[in-house]
Amino acid sequence: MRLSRRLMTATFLLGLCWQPVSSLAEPFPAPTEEVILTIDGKLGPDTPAGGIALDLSGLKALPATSFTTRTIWTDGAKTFTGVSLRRLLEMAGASGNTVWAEALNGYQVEMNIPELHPEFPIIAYQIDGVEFSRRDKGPLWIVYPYDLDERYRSEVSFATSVWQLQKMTVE
Ligand SMILES: Nc1nc2c(c(=O)[nH]1)N[C@H]1C(S)=C(S)[C@@H](COP(=O)(O)O)O[C@H]1N2
Ligand SMILES: [Mo]
Repeated sequence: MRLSRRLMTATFLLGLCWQPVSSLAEPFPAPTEEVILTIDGKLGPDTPAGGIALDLSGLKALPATSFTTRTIWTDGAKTFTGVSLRRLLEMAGASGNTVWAEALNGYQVEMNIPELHPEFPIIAYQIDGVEFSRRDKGPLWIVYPYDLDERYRSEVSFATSVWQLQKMTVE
C-alpha cells in the first residue's frame, strides 16, 4: 500500500515516527507482568499453545508509532503512542484474512487484515506519553489518526476504535 503525497505530508506534519519491523520471526518477549493482550487463532508456527500473551513492557518493546489527533471521545488533540495493528499481526505470523478484536465489556468487531493500512490504526498504550487506565478507555485502545484523513472519520473506523482491548483472534 502506498501513501498518497497528501497523506505523507500530513503524516510528516503530524510528527509521525515509524520504525520498520526488525525481524518478523523475532519472538515476542514472555510476559513478566500482568497480561493485557492475547492474540490467538491462525498464527505463525512458533506460536505458543494458547496464543501470544503480552504485557505492557512486551508491547513497548515493539516498534512504536505516534500521532496527534482529536477524537470524538476526548477533549482537544492528544498524542497517541502504540503499535501498528497490521504490523503486530504480521509479527505474530497471522495467516488469516480476518481479525476479531474483543474488549473487556465483551464488544467484538471484525476487521479485514489485508485492508489495514501498514501504520494505522495503532493499539495505543499511551496518551500524551502516559499510560491510561480502564476508566480512561485503557490500557489498550485501537485508535486511528482521525484528523489525518476523512476515511478515518468513517463509521467503520469508529466502530473498530475498540477501547479496553484485551484479545484478538485471527481467522
Ligand atoms: N470497548 C468498546 N469499544 C467500542 C464500542 C464498545 O461497545 N465497546 N463500540 C464501538 C462502536 S460500534 C462505535 S460507533 C464507537 C462508539 O463510540 P460512542 O459509544 O462513544 O459513540 O466505539 C466503538 N468502540
Ligand atoms: Mo457503531
